[in-house]
Amino acid sequence: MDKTQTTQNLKKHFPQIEFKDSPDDLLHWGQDWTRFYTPNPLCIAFPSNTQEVSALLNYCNSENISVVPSGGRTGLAGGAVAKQGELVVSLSKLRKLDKVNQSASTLRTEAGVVTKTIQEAAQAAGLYWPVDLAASGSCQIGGNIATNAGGLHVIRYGHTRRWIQSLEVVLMNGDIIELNGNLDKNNTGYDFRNLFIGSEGTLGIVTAATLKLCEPPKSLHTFLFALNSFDQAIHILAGLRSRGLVIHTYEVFSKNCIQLVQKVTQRTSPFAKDTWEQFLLFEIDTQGSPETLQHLNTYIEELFETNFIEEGFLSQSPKDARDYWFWRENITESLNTQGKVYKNDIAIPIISLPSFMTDLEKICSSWFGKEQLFLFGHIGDGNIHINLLKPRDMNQDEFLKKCEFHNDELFALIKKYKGSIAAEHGIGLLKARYLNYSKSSEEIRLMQETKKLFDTKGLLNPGKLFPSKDFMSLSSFRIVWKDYDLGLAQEVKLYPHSPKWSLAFDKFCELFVSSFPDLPIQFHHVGSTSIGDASTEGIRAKPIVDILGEVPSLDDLDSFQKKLEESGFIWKGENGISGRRFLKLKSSRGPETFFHIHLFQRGSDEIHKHLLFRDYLKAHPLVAQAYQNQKMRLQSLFHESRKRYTETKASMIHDILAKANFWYEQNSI
Ligand code: FAD
Ligand code: 2HG
Ligand code: ZN
Repeated sequence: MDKTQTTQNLKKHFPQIEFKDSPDDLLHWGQDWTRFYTPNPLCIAFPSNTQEVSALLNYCNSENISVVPSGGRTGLAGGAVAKQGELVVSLSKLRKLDKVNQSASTLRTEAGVVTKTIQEAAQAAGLYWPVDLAASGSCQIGGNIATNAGGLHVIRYGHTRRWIQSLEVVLMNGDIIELNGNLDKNNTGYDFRNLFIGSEGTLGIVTAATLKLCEPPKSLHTFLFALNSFDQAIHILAGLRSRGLVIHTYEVFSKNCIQLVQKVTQRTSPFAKDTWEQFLLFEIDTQGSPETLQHLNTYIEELFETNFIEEGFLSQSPKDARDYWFWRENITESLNTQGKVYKNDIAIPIISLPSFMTDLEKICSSWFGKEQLFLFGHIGDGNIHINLLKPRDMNQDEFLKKCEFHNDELFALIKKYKGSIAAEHGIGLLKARYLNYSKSSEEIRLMQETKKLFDTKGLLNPGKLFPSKDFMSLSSFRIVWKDYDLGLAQEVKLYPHSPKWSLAFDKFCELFVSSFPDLPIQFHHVGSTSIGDASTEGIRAKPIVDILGEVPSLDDLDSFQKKLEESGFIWKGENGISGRRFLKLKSSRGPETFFHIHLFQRGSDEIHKHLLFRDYLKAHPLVAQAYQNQKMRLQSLFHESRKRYTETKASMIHDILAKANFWYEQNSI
């Protein structure tokens, strides 16, 4: 059935519900703040109450219509994007807000109430809603619950999750369930409430919630300091914590950020010097205690007297505090005025932050140049927002491809530090294909099983959180890998980015790293075209795993290879291609599994080219097909002349890469 007909049927079936389907409306309601996707919803429905949401979902379930729940669409991960003809269900008409229940300190609200309204209602009752974010004026409480929003006060109050007493949720089949009710204590097995919080609209639609409120902060003191280095912020954090002070917010932003806000807003920076590298904004609640205030002042004086801090401000009034916040709160909006921005929202254990930041700046400053990189975040929570601004002369597709290409390097680093690839914005569409960097394959499997339980047909927010089925089927090479060597799997179907492939790859890396702990090698996650392919480059009917790795220097290549050979791990090493080694793993049982380990000097053009090529192959069936066809030609050359083989292959790759831009346009996912 075509889109118009389906929309007509919906309108006819639900005359009491408002629908919008003008081209402008589709564009407006089909996207969130990510702005990388082309919106293409079926139409937008505006139910006015829970019963209407329930009836809509029940109808969509029986008619196989996919649904995207939609709040304030301020999401930064593409969770509310509708790009495949889904029905957008906007919760914005569910705006009923009860009076604060003083004895329970709770507030019952419908999902479409704007966060700021919740904050104001709590304040009017002398209480406090502790979730606050720069988008509070536009995002909705339902969206905050669905994303388990973090924000500026996580260091003190935690995420949204902590403040949800109960939830009303509508499932895809139309069932309405209330989870937990008004209970503070309810120890009766599984707590489904927590499953829905942070599920990004993939399990059900939140229609109402009871929120727990708390005491407002009593006496907030706001500080804005200039720093020479990021480490100073961590040092002060330790100083505040060791003194038992109550930290309300703890934010750091880099020089680029303040310069950008200055440029966009035309406001003059309050700092005399313009050479500071970082800025620290934090708030302490002395809770009305003169002793605590004295304690705080002593520490701050010490920081200045010892010249640990040379330039900084202490708020004397609420206006001062607002002035300091101006520089932090305007970063995202200012970036937005400058063009497309690719965001990574990551978390690292605080203990590892200083060394992570050093590594991070080393790798990502070179991606598009230092001036395109904007680092800021809730450092007290170990949460860094990595914003990459598109260079003016680069087109959007190329920029997105490059960012995704660099993600592998970034996420490998995050994994090394045992961090998370999504700290507070969620996974959505933007990070769905990377879920396996932060969740084990077992967890992903359980998550998928859980989704099936609540949404049997997979109609609710498809493509979000998990890589979509389309993405899987786009990879033209389905890898069947019989693993003989490492005992990792019997026979598994591996797709690029599939959890199983990632598991096998991770095990492989672990094995290497534990066998050779001193070798500074960084492996890249590679789905090779030559795995298990009987016609592959002269080696017949053997499973082959191609792995690309980087080492800091060419000397390391030699020592790495030598050690592997000495250990008996390697059957044969081949040299001769500059900056690169080609190693084959010896098998311990059964026929050999060939692990081709291509090692490159870190940051070399060569590895960049290979990884780029790999990404094209993964994303674009036409490119993969062309490569496959050409490879037949190559096979015969392999034995005839190694030189001609190498030259032909190089020019072939060059050729395909040149065409790939065109193919990418035609088949962008
Ligand atoms: P949407 O963007 O509409 O939706 C987000 C996700 O939730 C989607 O998957 C959607 O399908 C789902 N959803 C929405 N409503 C419902 C519902 N009722 N039931 C089920 N699923 C639903 N985030 C932070 O965590 N911390 C920050 O500090 C922060 N600051 C921001 C600052 C700015 C300037 C901007 C633009 C965004 C910021 N965000 C921040 C991101 C965003 O505001 C949050 O993720 C917010 O919680 C999204 O709420 P929303 O109503 O806009 O949801
Ligand atoms: C913030 O902390 C938001 O201001 C937005 O989470 C972060 O723009 C970003 O990357
Ligand atoms: Zn944030």
